[in-house]
Amino acid sequence: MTHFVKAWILAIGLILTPTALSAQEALPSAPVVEPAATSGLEAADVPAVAETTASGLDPALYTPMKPTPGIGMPVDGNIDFQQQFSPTGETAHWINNAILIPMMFGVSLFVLFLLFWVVFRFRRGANPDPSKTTHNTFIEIIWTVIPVLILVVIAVPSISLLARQFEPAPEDALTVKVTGYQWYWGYTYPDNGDFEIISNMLSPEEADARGEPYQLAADNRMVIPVGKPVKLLITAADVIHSFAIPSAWFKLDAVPGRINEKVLQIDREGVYYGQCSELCGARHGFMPITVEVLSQEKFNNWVRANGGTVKGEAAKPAVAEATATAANETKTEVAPADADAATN
Ligand SMILES: [Cu+2]
Repeated sequence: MTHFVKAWILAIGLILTPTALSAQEALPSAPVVEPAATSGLEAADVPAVAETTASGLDPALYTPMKPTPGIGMPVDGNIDFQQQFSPTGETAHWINNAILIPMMFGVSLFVLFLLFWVVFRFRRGANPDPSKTTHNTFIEIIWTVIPVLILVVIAVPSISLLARQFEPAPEDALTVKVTGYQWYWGYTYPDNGDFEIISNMLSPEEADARGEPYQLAADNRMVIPVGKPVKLLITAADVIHSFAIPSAWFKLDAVPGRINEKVLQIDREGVYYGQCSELCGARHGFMPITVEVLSQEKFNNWVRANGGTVKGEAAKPAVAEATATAANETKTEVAPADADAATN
C-alpha cells in the first residue's frame, strides 16, 4: 500500500516539475545585446521601420538570401543525415551510406541466419546425437581474419577523413572568429577590418515574415564566400558552447579561454542552419546559427555593407562597386611564396 502511495506522489511530482522548471518558455526571445552593436556604420542611421528589409544593411550591397526548403536544414521524416555541401561532408556521408550501412546489414543478416540455422538444424529432435568437436583451426582462422578485414575496410577511409577534417587552412584563407555567448553568436572578420556581427534568434513572427524556419533563423548571419576554405577560430566568452552546421559536417566546441580552429568550406551558394550543440544554459536551444554562402563578389559587397574592408583593397568604404570587385578577384596574391611554403 505504501508503495502505491509513494508511486503516486512521485508521479504527481514529475507531472508538476516541467511547469515549474520551464524557465525557457517563460523567458522572452528578446536579444541580450541591443542590435545597434551589430554592424558598424549602417545600424545607427537605419530607422526602426527598415526592420522589414531584413538586415538593415544597404540593400544595394546586400539583401539576405531566402533559404531553399529542405537544404541546409532538417527535413520532416528524414532518417538520413542532412544533404552535405562540404568536401568532408560528402565523403563522410558516402562512408556512412556506401560502407557502414551495407556492412551493418550484412553482418546482422549473417548472424541472424546462423542463429536460425543452429536453432532449426541442430535442435534436439533433428540432431539427437550432437558432435563432440571442440576445435577447428580452419574456422577459427576464418572468424579472426574476416572481422579484421572488415575493420581495416572501415578504418582506412574513416581515419583519413578524420585527418582531413583537421587539416589546417591554407595561408591565404579568410579568417572568421566565432564567439559563443550566453545565448547568441558573434562573428568577427579580422581580415576585413575586424567588424563584428552579433547574431540573435528571430522571433516566430520575424522568422515567418522572412520565410525562414523558426529556432534556426538568426537576425544577422555569418556570411562566407562559396567553395573556399574558411578558417574558423572558435571560442566562447562565458561557458562552453559548440558551433555546429550539420549540412557542412561541421561541429567544434567553443571553449572560453581557448581558440579552436577548423576549416569550414561550403561548395554551394545558399543558407545553412545550425545550432549550439553543447548544453550551455537556459537558452541553449535558442542560439541558432545561420550561415549564408555567397559568391566572392557578393561576399565583398556584404563586407562593404558592414563598413568592413575587402582584403587587398585600400580602406575606402562604399566606392564604385564594379571596379572594386574586379580588383578583388586578384586578392589572393598577398604572399604566395609564404603560402606555398606553409602548405608543404
Ligand atoms: Cu550555447
